[in-house]
Amino acid sequence: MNTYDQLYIDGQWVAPVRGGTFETLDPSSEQPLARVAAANAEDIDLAVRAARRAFDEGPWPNMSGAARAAVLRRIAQGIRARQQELAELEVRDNGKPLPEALWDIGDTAGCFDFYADLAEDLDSHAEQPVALADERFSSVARKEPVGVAGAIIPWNFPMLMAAWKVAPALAAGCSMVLKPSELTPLTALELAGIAHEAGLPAGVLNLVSGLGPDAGAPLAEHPGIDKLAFTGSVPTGSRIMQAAAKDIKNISLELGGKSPFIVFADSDIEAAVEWIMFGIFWNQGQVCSATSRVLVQRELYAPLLERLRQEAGKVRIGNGMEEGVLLGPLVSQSQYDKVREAIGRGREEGARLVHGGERPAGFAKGFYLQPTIFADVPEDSWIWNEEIFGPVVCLRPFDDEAEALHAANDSRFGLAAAVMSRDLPRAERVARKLRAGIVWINCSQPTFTEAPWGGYKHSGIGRELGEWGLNNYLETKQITRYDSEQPW
Ligand code: TXE
Repeated sequence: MNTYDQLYIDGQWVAPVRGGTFETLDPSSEQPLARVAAANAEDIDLAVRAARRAFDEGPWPNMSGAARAAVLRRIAQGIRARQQELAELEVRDNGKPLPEALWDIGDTAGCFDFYADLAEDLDSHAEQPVALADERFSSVARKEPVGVAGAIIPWNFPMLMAAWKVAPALAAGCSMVLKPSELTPLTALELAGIAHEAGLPAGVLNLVSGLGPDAGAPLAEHPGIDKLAFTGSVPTGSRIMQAAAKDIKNISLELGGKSPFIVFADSDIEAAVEWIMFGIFWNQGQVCSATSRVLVQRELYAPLLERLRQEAGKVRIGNGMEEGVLLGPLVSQSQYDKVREAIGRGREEGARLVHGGERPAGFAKGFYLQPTIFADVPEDSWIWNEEIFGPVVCLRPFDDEAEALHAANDSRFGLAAAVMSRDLPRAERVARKLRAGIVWINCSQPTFTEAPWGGYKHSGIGRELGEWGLNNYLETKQITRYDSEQPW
């Protein structure tokens, strides 16, 4: 078993103050994969103090954007140089198929390059004149780093979620304390090593692995943090928001979803099946924007369901390291239990099980589940309304546009949504009426580092990625000067 038994604090690898560790498992074998350092409140305090010093006294926030960009680009290079090895580590820690992990690690490097460009842009765009009606004054609006950021991330895209927070924070000139999920901490720990080798000054990035209540909660509550960024479940997000309220911390939250996909009858059935399959089964359906609620216009409902059933039957399940595997194990026993419970609930609630619902044959160990399709799902059922976060898709028929829109928007979530139709004006119209932060037309899930990402309603607060992601880590300061010779 490998050891990752140290935390990265103030530019050094150190044992946790109380020496604690925990195990992370390989979800395909349920065997321990690594022993990992478990931070508690004392370690969090050391990490926040280091980040505070790096921000208040260090060179990082005062360096030019171009100088910070050079470090970010070296981090991107360091990730790319080890892409295969990091992807394999991600597969063993998370369970996802290797091609998806390679994709994640490539995107992780791309995210650092993208924010390197934006850091450089800050050199010329950080200050903008503000036109005032009173000509005796002149004013500029200036963007400055928000300070020390705390980030708490989940286990579904371990290294990529780290990049979505670390890259814009560092580009902005912030320092950061990052806590990865206890289920998948390994690639984030590797990221700290890569940042160190890239010459990131001590204390700018601190990596504290640990459990939610022991390490995450003290980080959320620490008064030395200026900004909190969280991705994860709604209940934990709500707890973090309450902790942030105490010190009026700046906050951004990316929480769950129950994303609808409206398929009109004029759609290409094969394309619709392909996007649904990808939307709900990639990453074992453990995706906040997963295509989990599918609304199909009645004429197309039965044939689409049949094609979906056929395709789901062809999905190769197995260890993510095996070639051709499309569906790996779920991340953990508790996630497996949660999804199985949801499937049981769906059966009790009267949804029609069209495919799957069971543990696949031939797997003695590992958190494997069949791709699962429920049809005719009652609109007031738990499985239609709540996030399952597994390879389970729910379908319902609809008759007209108004009904589809009403059903799609009738959710406490609002992260993503999709619409498919050959009638582009209709697709564009529906897209504008969907209450979600991300809307796809004639596709579902493609995610771009340049475009804003985040949710309406219970799906969160704020936007990541693109320039919006950078703004998450920036304050705006007004500097106004009295230019007149006349007394005020
Ligand atoms: O999430 P948690 P879990 C959803 C999905 C999933 C469910 C539960 O539905 O089934 O959440 O997953 C840290 N203070 N999503 O239990 O608890 C924790 O250590 C501070 C959607 O894994 O939200 C981890 O680092 N931090 C989602 C992070 O919060 C705490 C991705 C996320 O864990 C904490 C993951 C506390 N009190 C799950 N308790 C998405 N939006 O993509 C835990 N944490």
